[in-house]
Amino acid sequence: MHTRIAISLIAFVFISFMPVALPALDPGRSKTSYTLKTATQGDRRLFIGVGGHIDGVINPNLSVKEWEVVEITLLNDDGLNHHIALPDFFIMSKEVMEKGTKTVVTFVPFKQGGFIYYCILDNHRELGMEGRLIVSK
Ligand SMILES: [Cu+2]
Repeated sequence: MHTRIAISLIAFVFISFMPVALPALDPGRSKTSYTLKTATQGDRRLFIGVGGHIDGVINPNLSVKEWEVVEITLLNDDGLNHHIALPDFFIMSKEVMEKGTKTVVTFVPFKQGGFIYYCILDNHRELGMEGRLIVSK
């Protein structure tokens, strides 16, 4: 009995998330990529944009399209422990612990609006490590 409920639940979750997961697996689909590096400036902990129109921008707004694949690379450039989280899209990256290491998150924004990305390790969000993902039509 419990097994049947568990299987139904797994099937339900799988089917529910398929529209979100499938586009990410399609290599022909257009993709928006951003790179952020981590920075320590005095007491502040920051994300800094790398390349393109966000190059050098502190905690840049990341503009993306709804339903298009988004890839964010986080590069550790200050040697402190960091990650990137986008709770509105159920994204929590691996931690990058050493300078020069990086991690990548890939997801499909399934709703429009402005959403926060941040690092919550060691109080970093309070120290400034927070930016916005802007999802438009
Ligand atoms: Cu951090």
